[in-house]
Amino acid sequence: KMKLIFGVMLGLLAVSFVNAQNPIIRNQFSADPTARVFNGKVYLYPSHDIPTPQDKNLRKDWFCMADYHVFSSDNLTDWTDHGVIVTQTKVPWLTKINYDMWAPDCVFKNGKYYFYFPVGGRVGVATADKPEGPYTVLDKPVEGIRGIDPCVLLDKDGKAYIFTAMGRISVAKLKDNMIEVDGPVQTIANLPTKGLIEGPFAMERNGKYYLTYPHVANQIERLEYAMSDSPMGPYQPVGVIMDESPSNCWTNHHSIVNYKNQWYLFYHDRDYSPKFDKNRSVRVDSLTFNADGTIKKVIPTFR
Ligand code: FUB
Repeated sequence: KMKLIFGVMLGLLAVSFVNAQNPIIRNQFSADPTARVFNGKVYLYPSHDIPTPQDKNLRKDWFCMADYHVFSSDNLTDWTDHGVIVTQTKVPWLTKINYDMWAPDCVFKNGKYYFYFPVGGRVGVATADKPEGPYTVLDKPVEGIRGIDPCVLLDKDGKAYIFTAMGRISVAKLKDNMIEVDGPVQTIANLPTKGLIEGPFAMERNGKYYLTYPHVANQIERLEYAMSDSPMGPYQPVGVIMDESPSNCWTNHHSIVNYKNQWYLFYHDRDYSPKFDKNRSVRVDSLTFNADGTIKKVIPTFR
């Protein structure tokens, strides 16, 4: 009998631990999380969903995003909100305020942090000396690129590649200055021709390149990936990282990061907004690789 009581207590403890885990950002809606490790901490650069202001002439059933916050943590449970780093009203080249600050990324190169953000169909850049800012928005977007959801892959040889989406995924090499493309923008071949809209995330592990992306294979997005021996491809689709949201959130958007020798998948769902899936919340779960480098499917931790 004692064993049974102990078992039940352990079970309750496990449930309350899981309860404490997801979603990880609790003071606001957050989506499209790019997690990066800088200076021994995980920095999280998500987009920031807000309820649509009623006094503006905006689509009521759509994404509404006016700025970006950055968060950091050294245990993936306690997150510090460092506040707003970039806001739509302070982008010098932006001609129309449209509440469309979608999925961003941030990388460290040449002693600086480069924050890439999509707005108005272009990719803006802001730079800082520290991962949490303050950031200065550069006076023009990345020339030659139109699209959303930038992801920058910094390769081991120091070269940088920018992936973006616009109904398909494209890649271009970045010049050493990190703000101009070096050569043509290329469409990634061999990926699904339908249902691939947005959200690329690219990374390297053990000499293999992974291009991961949301794909609408059925009704809503699920996370899939392709692999290659080189950053610009050719990539071959391999499989599914995470199935469609159990709560039917139409989008999913993610990043994969190694922190303290464990891989993690950051993604989002609609934990705090069951009736409106454009107000999302960032989540995290462990991710593991098989011996051959393929990825084991991640099952989301439920609340
Ligand atoms: O957050 C707005 C858009 O929804 C992102 O750009 C997409 O990846 C999807 O999550």
